[in-house]
Amino acid sequence: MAATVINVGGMTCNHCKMAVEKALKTLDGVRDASVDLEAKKVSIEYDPAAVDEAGLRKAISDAGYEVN
Ligand SMILES: [Cu+2]
Repeated sequence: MAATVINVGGMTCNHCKMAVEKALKTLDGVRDASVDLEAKKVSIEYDPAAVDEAGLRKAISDAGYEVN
């Protein structure tokens, strides 16, 4: 299991938090995703054999948020 923290722009409310977490958690290989709205970051635990950091970033931007 690997862990990473990605800075995410454009999250303003609890709905955004849920949307980003859901977009990540539906990816194969993601075990947990937790947004810190105040810090504008998401902490992700994932299986690097199933998904890579580029895939995580793409899921966030596909959900309509900015990956910084
Ligand atoms: Cu929102």
